[in-house]
Amino acid sequence: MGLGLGMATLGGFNKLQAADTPELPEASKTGFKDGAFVLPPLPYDYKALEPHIDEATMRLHHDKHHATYVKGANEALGKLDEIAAGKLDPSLAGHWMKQLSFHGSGHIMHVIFWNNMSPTPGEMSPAFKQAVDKQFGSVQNMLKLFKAACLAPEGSGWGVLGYEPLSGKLVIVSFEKHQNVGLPGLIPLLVLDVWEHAYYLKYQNKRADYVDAFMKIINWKDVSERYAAAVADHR
Ligand code: MN3
Repeated sequence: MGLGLGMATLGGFNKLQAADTPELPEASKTGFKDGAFVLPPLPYDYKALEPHIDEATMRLHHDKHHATYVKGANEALGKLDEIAAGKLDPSLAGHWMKQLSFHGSGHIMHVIFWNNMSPTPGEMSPAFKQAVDKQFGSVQNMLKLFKAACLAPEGSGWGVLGYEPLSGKLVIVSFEKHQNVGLPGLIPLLVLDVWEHAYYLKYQNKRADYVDAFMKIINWKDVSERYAAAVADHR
């Protein structure tokens, strides 16, 4: 399910680009190139988010963990192409589909995550702020629920604020691992990686402190642009 929603999101951004309506989040254009998933560079220096997120964590997280998902997603896509072409035993399909779901979702979530943060956060657009106020009562309420979503996964997962296209509502859910989403079709706008690899070097077991630190470096401009693109794409 995770991959399905991610692919739809990327496809939607491409369509918007062609229509020349809202400006695309830059990173969404850089996670896939020439027929393959690629590791996009961080949109800032490895140490730009200090002291909230340390350089060593960013280097490991981006260069090693995210790179592994890119490699795994491409490998799985390749194997499924081979199965479709009759070159590989179809009984292996289930295994490679699971691999694609896990690694592909991991890649898509990290592309959004890097761009959801900035050393210079910027402000919410009036349209996004209005949607938040309407749905949650206030930005503060929304962040409180988002924090709860980040603390909820007992193991590896994500806190996610997303746009639900059927209802046109903003919703907050937790993802388990990368790919087990709360709502099919949900378009992630703001995501926080709460796998231990995302915070353990600096915060050890204090996930709540890491979530509080993240709140100080949210790139609201990026989140607002994702919201505008999601709404425009599902009008
Ligand atoms: Mn991660």
